[in-house]
Order: sequence, then structure tokens, then C-alpha cells
Amino acid sequence: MPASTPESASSTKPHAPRVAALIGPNSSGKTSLLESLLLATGTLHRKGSVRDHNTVGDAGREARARGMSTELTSAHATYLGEEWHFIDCPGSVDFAQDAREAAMICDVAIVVVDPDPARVMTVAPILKFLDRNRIPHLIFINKTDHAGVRLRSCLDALQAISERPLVMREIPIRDADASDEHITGFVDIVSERAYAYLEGQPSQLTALPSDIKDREHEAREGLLEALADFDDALLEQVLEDQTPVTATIYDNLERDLAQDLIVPVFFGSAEHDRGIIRLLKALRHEAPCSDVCAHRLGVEPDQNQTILQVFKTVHLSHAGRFCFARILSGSLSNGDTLGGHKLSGICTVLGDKHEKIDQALTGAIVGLPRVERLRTGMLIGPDGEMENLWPDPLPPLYETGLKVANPGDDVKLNEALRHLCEQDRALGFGHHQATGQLLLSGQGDIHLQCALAHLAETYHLDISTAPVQTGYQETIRKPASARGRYKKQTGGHGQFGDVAIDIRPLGRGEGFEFSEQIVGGAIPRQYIPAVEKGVRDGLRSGPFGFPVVDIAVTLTDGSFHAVDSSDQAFQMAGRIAISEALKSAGPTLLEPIDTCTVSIPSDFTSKAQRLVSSRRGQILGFIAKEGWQGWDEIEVRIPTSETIDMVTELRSLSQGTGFFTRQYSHMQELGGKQADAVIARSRKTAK
Ligand SMILES: Nc1nc2c(ncn2[C@@H]2O[C@H](COP(=O)(O)OP(=O)(O)OP(=O)(O)O)[C@@H](O)[C@H]2O)c(=O)[nH]1
Ligand SMILES: [Mg+2]
Repeated sequence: MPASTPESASSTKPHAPRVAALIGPNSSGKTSLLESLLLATGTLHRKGSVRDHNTVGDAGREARARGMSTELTSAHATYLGEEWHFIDCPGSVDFAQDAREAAMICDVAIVVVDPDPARVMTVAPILKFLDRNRIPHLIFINKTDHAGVRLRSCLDALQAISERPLVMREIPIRDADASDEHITGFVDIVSERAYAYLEGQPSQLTALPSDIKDREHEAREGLLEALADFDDALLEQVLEDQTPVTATIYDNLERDLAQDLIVPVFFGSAEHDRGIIRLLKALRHEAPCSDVCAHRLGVEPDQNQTILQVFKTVHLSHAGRFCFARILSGSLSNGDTLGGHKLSGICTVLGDKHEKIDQALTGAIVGLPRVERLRTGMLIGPDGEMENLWPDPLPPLYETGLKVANPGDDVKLNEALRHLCEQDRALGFGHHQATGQLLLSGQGDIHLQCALAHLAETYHLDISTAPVQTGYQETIRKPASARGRYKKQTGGHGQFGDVAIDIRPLGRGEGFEFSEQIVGGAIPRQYIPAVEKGVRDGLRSGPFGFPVVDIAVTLTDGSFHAVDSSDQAFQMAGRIAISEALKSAGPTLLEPIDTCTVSIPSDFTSKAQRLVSSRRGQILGFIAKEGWQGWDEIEVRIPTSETIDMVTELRSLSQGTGFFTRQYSHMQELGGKQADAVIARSRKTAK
């Protein structure tokens, strides 16, 4: 760890609390980096490790059990007299929602990446999200303790997916004697100082190796040219071959980062605490203050007006509802009421530890226990909830059916699912409109598995999953006629109803029509609605066991009995008639079809097209994805049943980057073997 780097001009006044979110693809080392940052700031005296399941970042039960982060974790620290809140975000695409909410309220996102260029594509959706929301971010290339790390190739691959120019802030010193060329230190290309890594100790200032001077010079020129693109005065200096003063470079770095114009790149190793102090110093001098974040979220900071952005809600077994909020304006004191919300205490948060405090200032992250009506995404000011710019949650990509073992637990399950969806806005639940099945939706299999584990452990609910039922329907292909007669004579009052109907197919989506052509009082008019009701009842389940649609029914004739006829008897007759008529009208199965927009890096477009075709999807076309350089959008029409778990395969062929949005489009005839299989399944369940 380096001893010190020159202070920039702007570093003289201490900053208000700032927030850095550790974000990046799965397993890149974010949780490990948080440990290193907490150790370097003196917050921890001993580091935990992911291997030993004792990190601050993965304090939650699911994270500990799985050895991966499953939700965001906030950790408060102080570095050189300034307050920091680090947020460790889960890297798995299944938990991308938490990472997005953290990114929205941070001053700077530290994108932690693996140095392997082959894994760089997994960073693409994250960089896109940051760029689109103009969230200042820097890149930390982690795991550079491995032999043969090629930073240049990693950087080139990253540049290919970043809309902003990447600027290397340091270059590696390698052990030239060793055949595996380990990185043994670095040169800071602003201060032009060289540091050697020392195991378990701060890096040591050392002489700039002579064989590195040319590379250092080249890297520095690259940095200055990138900065000069956004500063005319600096551009003039660069063109005239003048060397700008260091303070000018720092000022440019600070300003350009705040405006998300450039992306500084650092490297190191969380495992070996390399490059950590360098990173902390860069954060200290260059990370913007909370005003930039406030403006991004539509807030004009004012010391006399407290405004909070809620970015996470959890339900804790011991403390009930607990919200995480960032103070974007003003300050907060214990016992305050804000916008009608009585705050019963404010806390600082370090992983799963909450400590009550008396006051928190602009920029701080606070934990708010037991505030009933606060929800993630709410912006709260003195007059209550304000209009906010919080993004919508990610659309669902994966679903499962749910069954509760004890039917008496239905109400409890509903309440637990409501809590769960409040905690994680990318989860959703509800009864399917057509099938009535209870469904849980989310971002992927692990996402739903974690949600179910949470339901079982926190709410003690015995739940099992079930395959998602498809909302099949039936229709007819040709006209038919039938007679339905209902007659019962069981002593005393009997039952009698007799109807004749014609049926014919309607156009797709036209639903149901009922008409009558009764003449000469063959059926008294008062019984006609009962016939219609009987027909409608009969259409609820056709010959294959699914609702029948797109059909016109005409009541043509019938007969009645002066004493025995009744609504009930005519209803029964209507039912018998329709079920007879359907059998001879060429019944056929209809399946729901979605239109689906698949987003994918162009390298994987043809594979994704093959996937869609293998799932009976019809490709309507593909275009370059607007605003996403190097990505395509494939428009497809695909059976709904094929989309339920499609994301798993889509991700596995695209290094986890592919995603889609889908929307129900229409019902379409299903024939052949597929239809036979659906009908066989339906008959089996009916038995
Ligand atoms: N060699 C090496 N391994 C590292 C380094 N940092 C992390 N690891 C290992 O990489 C694995 C993943 O580390 P984590 O810190 O859990 O990564 P993460 O990004 O938090 O993972 P998710 O939260 O699940 O996305 C663990 O086995 C770590 O020990 C590093 O600098 N060098
Ligand atoms: Mg993690």
C-alpha cells in the first residue's frame, strides 16, 4: 500500500459523507474488496473471507450458505476524517435489481472486474446501466495477483463495451526475472511515482524502473489526451507539448468523473490488499459530493430541507420493517418526523450490525427501523412523498408455480409474498389470469430459490414449486348442430328442458357470441337466458379440458313442458347441447403466443436466433439495439410456454448478458405432436 500521493487542490475541505457502490459481474471480488477497504480504513481489525463465510458483505443467511452475495450490503467507514458508505452489490444477474438500486444512490460506482478478457462481456450490461443513468464510475481490475495477467487485453476488451473513454490511472511493474511475470507494483501515472507491493504491509515508494519509463510516458500522454478532450485549456497545453501542473490533472479527473465523461481504471488484488489505498485515495480526491447524486435524482439540495431517497426495504425477524435511505438534502435527527413519517430511530449500518445514532448529515446512508409506510424508490421531503426519478424494476424473466402444503396457510403466504416483493422489486407474484395458478416471478432460478428459502426460514411456510401451467384454450374449425335434452322424472315435480343449437367458428380473438332464432314460442322467452348460461358453463371446459373461445352459438329450436320446465332444466339442456356440438365441430387447441424482444451482444446473435427457433419461435427480424453499441435486438413471436425458462439458456449462450422483454400477443392454433402431448397431460390430470 502506498505511503501517500500528492493531495489535489480540492482536497483541503473535508467532504460530507459519500457513497461508493461496489458493482460488477459475479465472483469478481466485490465482497472481498469491501473487506480490504474496511481493513484499510481501520473499520475492521481482521479481514474475513468469502471462503470462511465471515465477511461483512455476505452477512445474510442465503449469502453465507451459497458463498455468493444475494442482496446489497451497506458498510459505514471513516477514512482520513471523512465518512464513507460502501455498498457491496451482488454480482449475479439474478440479483441485478439490488445492484441497480445501489448504483442509483451512489456518488461513484466501483466496477470490480476479473482481468480475464474472456469474462469482460459480463460487464457490458452494468456499464450500460451506469452510462445510461450518467452514474460516475471507475473500474477496479481485481485478482491481478495471478500469473500472466494481461491488463492491456482486459482494458481493450473493456473499452470495446464502454461508451466512455477508459483512462488507465496506473501501470503495472512486473517481475522481469520471473518467468510468469507477476505484477509486483505499480506506477501512478499522475504523480509519476512507483510503488512496490509488500505482503501484509503498505506498498513502498520505490525508484521508477528505467525500463518502464517509456510506457509510463505513453500512458500519461494517453491520460492527458483523454482529459484534454473535455478541457480546451488543457488541450492547448497538450498540443504545445507543455506539462500541465499536477493539480490541473487532478481537477480534470475530478470534474470529468463527476460528469461521467471518463472512466478511470485501477487495478489490484482484494485477496492480497494490493492497490487498496491507491483506490481509497482516488475516491477521497475524485469522487463527487452527494449533490451530483441529488441532482441526478431530481433533488436540489438545501440545508434547511431534509429529503430522503429510500433505496432498500427489508423485513428483519427481530426489528420488523427496516428501510435504507440516503439523505440527499438537509439532515436527520433522532425522533424527527419527516413528511408525516415518524422516524423511530436512525442507525448507521455495517453489514448486519445497526448502531443507533443521534444525527445524520447530507450524504449519509441511514437505516430506519419500523417505518411502516416507506417503500423502496420513495423520495420523502417535509411535505411527504415527492415525485421521483427512480427507475422501474426489472421486468420478470423467469417464473414458477407455487403450492402451499397447508391450505390454511394461504393468507400467511400472501402476506409473506407481499413482504418479499417489497424487499426485492424484481420479484412478483399473483394468480395467472387464465389458469388461476399462483405464480412467483423473478430474474432466474437462483433468484426464486433464494426467495423460497426465505419464505421457508423466515415465515415457516411449507411451500413447494410446480411447473407453470400454460393458459391453453380451445376453439372449433367448422360449424355443427346439436340437440340437448334434459329430462328427469323422480316422482312429483319433474325437470324438462330441450334445446337445439347451431355453432360456428368466429375470428381469432372475437370471443363468444350468443343469439337465438326461436319462433312460435318453441321455448318461452324467459328460459333463453338460462340456455345461454348453460352454454357458457359448457364452454368453460371443452373436449380437451380447456376453455372454448371464438365461437358463435345460435339457439334455433327447442321444446318445453308447462309444469316441469325451469331455468335449471334449460341450463342443463344448454350444457348438454354445447358439449355435443363441440365434439363434431373440429375442436382444436389454441396456445398463447408472446412477442418478445431479445437483447444480446451481436457476437451471440446467431446463437440466440437458433435458441429461439429451437423453441418454436418465429424471428420477425433483428436490428442494432439503439444506444447499445455492439448489441442487437431480435424481435420474435414465440409460444408463451417456451419463454418460462428461456432466460437460463439465453444466459448460458451469452455469458450471462442476454435478456428479453415479453408481452402476450395472441392465441394461435396448436396441432400435431405438441397438441397431442398437451391433451394427454390434460386428460391425465383430469382423472
Ligand atoms: N486470487 C484472487 N482471488 C480473489 C480476489 N478477490 C476475490 N477473490 C476470490 O474470488 C472469489 C469471489 O470473491 P467474492 O469477493 O465473493 O466476489 P464477489 O464479486 O463478491 O461475488 P458475488 O457477490 O457473488 O458476485 C472468492 O473465492 C475470493 O476468494 C483476488 O484479488 N485475488
Ligand atoms: Mg459478493
